Amino acid sequence: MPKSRIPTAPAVDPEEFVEELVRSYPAKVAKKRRRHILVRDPSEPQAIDANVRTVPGIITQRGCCYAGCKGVVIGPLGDMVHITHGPIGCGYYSWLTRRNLFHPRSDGVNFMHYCFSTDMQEEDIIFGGERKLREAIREAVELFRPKAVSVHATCPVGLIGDDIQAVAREMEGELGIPVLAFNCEGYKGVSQSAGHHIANNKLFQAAVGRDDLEPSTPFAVNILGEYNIGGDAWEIERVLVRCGIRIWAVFSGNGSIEDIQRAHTAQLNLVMCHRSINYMAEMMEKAYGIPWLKVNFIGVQAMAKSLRKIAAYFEDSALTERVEEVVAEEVEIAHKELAPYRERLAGKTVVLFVGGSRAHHYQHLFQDLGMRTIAAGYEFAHRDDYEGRHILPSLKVDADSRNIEELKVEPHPEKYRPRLSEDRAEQLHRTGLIGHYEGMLPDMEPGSLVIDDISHLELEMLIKRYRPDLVCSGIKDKYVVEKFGVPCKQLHNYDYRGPYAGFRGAVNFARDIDAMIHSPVWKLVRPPWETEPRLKAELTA
Ligand code: CFM
Repeated sequence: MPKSRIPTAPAVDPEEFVEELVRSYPAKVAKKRRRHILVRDPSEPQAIDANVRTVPGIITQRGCCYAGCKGVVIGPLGDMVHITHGPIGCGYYSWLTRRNLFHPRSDGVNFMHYCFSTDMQEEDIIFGGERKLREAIREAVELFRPKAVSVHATCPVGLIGDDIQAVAREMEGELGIPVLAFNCEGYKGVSQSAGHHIANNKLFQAAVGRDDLEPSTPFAVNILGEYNIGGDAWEIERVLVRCGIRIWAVFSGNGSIEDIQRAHTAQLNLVMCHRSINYMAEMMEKAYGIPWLKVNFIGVQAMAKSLRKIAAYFEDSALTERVEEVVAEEVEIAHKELAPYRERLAGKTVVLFVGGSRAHHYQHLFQDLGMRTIAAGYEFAHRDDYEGRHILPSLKVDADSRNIEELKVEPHPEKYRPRLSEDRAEQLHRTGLIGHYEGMLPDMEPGSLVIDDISHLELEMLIKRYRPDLVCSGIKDKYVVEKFGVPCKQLHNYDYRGPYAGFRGAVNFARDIDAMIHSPVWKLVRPPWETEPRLKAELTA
C-alpha cells in the first residue's frame, strides 16, 4: 500500500503561521487580513474583524445577497412560487443546489422542483423588465395556483430600477394572494448575510401575524434558522415530537407560508442558525412577546443539551420527565452506534470553514467523535457569531450594513402577549437561557486558529502546514482540497447525504466521515501541480 502523501502533522507554532499567512500579501492587504485571524486565547477577550468587504482579488468563499435571500431563507418554503427576476443564470444556478428538502402537506402542493425566472433579455435591460415580471407572476399563478408568490431581484434589476414593490402590490390586488417582493440585488451588502436580513424583514412585515390560529398545546415552538438540508429538520422533528413538543412553524426548512403566517401564536422561538435569522427572533419578541432560545441540534451532547434547555424554559415536570426519558434512550443508542467510529476517528484533526453557523455547530459533533477542531471560521458571519451577542451594543454600523433596512418594531397593539412574567423573563435573560448566544470562540481550544472569510490561498497554506485529517467546506474549495490528498466534506449540501442533525444524524455523519477519512484513495492522489510543468510569471511594473 503506498504511503500517505500527507504525513502526520508537525508541531506548528500558530503565531508564526499567522505571520507567514499574511506575509504572502501586499502590506495593505496583510494589515486588513491580519484583523480577520486569531489564535485562540481564552485568557483575554478577543476581537475579530467580520462582515466587512472582501479585498478585491482575493478568492473568497462568499456568496451574494440574492443567494442569502432567495436561496437561503425564502427558497425552502415549498408551497410558494419563487420567481427570480433576472437573467436565467441566477435562477438556474440556485435551483435546489442547497438540497433544502420539502414534504408536501395534505394538499399535495410542492413547487420545490421548479425553477421560475423572468429570463431577462437585453431588451428588458434596456426598456425595463416590469412588464415581463407582471406577465410572469400572472402566468405562474394561472398555471400553479400557489398560496403566495415571492419575487427576488437580481443585480441588473436594481441597476435599471425596476420597481418590483409596485408590481408586487399591483399583482396582489389583481390575483388576491400575497406577492412578496425582495430587493435582494446580489451586490447589496458584503455577502449573502445582507440577503438574510432583507428576507427576515419582508417575511416579518408581510407574512408573520396574518393568521391567529392558536396551537392546541402549551408546548408549541417555532424553529428559526433550520433549513432542512438533507432532511435535518425531519430528524429534529422526530425527536421533538417524541418529547411532546409541537413544532408550530419552521423558518423555513420544509416550511409552509401558512405556518409562517401563524407563527406568532407559538410559545417559544428556537434559534438554530443565529446568523441568518436572529433578526426575526428579535422582531417577534418585540412585536408579539415570544422569547427566543439558542439551540444547536448538531451533535449528540448538543442535541441533548438543547432539549433540556427547552424543558427548562417550560418548567413543566411532565415535559421535563419526558425529555429526560427521550434523551436517555436516544443518547444510549447513539453512543452505542457511534462507538466503533469513535474508536477509528478519535484524535483526528479537522478544520471547518463554512457559512455563518455550521463552523461552530459541527465542532460539537466532532467532539462526540473525539476529533479535534484545530482551525475554524465563518464565511460571512458577524462579530457576535464569534464573540457573543454581548458585543452588539459596541458594534459600529458601517456603510455596507447601513444600506440594509433596520425595521423599527413596536409591540403589536392587539397581538403582543408576554409569554413570561417580568421576573421570570429577567431571570432567564440573566442566566442566559433566553436571548443569549455566546458565539464560536468560547468553544475553541486554546492555540487553535480562527480565520474569518478565509481565502483559497490561506486555506492551501493551512493544509500544507497543519495537514488536517479532514476539511469541512463547500463546493468552491472541495476539489482543490482533495487534490492535496485530504478529504473534504461539504457542510453546505452534505455531499448529497444526510440528515446529520439530531441523534440519528450524528450516526450518519460518523459513518460518512469514517468512510471518507479511511478511504485508501487519498494515498494515491498526485495533484497536477506536482507532475506537470509549471509556468512562472513575474510582475515587472
Ligand atoms: Fe445558517 Fe444555513 Fe449556515 Fe446560512 Fe448558507 Fe446553509 Fe451555511 Mo451554506 S443559513 S449560515 S447562508 S446554517 S446555505 S443552511 S450551509 S452557508 S453555515
